[in-house]
Amino acid sequence: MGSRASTLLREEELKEIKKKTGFSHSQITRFYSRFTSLDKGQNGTLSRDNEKSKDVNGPEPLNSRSNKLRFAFRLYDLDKDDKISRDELVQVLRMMVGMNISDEQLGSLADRTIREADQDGDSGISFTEFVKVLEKVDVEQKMSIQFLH
Ligand SMILES: [Ca+2]
Ligand SMILES: [Ca+2]
Repeated sequence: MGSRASTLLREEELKEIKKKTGFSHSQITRFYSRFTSLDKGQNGTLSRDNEKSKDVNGPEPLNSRSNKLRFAFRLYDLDKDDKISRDELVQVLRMMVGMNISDEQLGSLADRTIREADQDGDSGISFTEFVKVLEKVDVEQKMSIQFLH
């Protein structure tokens, strides 16, 4: 699956995503494989049809910052309800860190992340909240991801 992902994701895009998210190369390609396997239309976007794409001013360049953020958000939002739940966060963190961390540690990390990001108190992370997390606590976020390695 790695080879398929690397042909679809250009090197500079990888670098950009790495910079933005703090993920490693292999984590991103793993996610990207998942992303592309979900992309049934084969057009590089996840179900633009059943998502509210009308609220952005027309199509954006594929490598725009907001598209990257949207891409990263979708990696977490497994059921695509535009909100990252605690369960989803746990699942994604589990995928990222493998077996090197206990369920308890994973759970408390997810709790902490949601507590830090959740601004409207619905116990989930919306895209807006997600963007703010990456913007405001970018360094801290990266550190907490690094810490898990
Ligand atoms: Ca969700
Ligand atoms: Ca929220």
